[in-house]
Amino acid sequence: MSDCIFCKIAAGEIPATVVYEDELVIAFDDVSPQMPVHTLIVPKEHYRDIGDGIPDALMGHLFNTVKKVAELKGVASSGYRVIVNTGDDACQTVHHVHVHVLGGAPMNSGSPAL
Ligand code: DGP
Repeated sequence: MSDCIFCKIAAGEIPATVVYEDELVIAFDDVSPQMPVHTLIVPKEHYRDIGDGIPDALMGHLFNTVKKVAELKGVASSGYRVIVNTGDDACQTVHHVHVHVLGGAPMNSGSPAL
């Protein structure tokens, strides 16, 4: 989508700190990190949210990328939180589905639930 910020990042049209990339997904650090580690994983193809008919294979790939990102960011063994905001009540602000991977410090009930 021409006006989608994450499509533009996936296309390399605007800069981001890329953590991982393959033919289907790209992972990059959140511009406004809520934890020491805060990385977003997005499919390169545009889907509005997790309920937008994402094919099973892509959905599986998207979530299997979480482990890769956790390893690359050094939080795989210490633990991390995975969040997918969906729609207005969940305060989804970028309408291109994305998986938040948060970690790098102990969390409690007051930690970001984004
Ligand atoms: P959500 O509320 O789940 O839609 O989160 C969207 C996240 O996207 C938010 O944590 C900030 C991040 N974000 C928004 N614009 C940009 C951008 O241009 N670059 C990067 N790296 N992150 C962005």
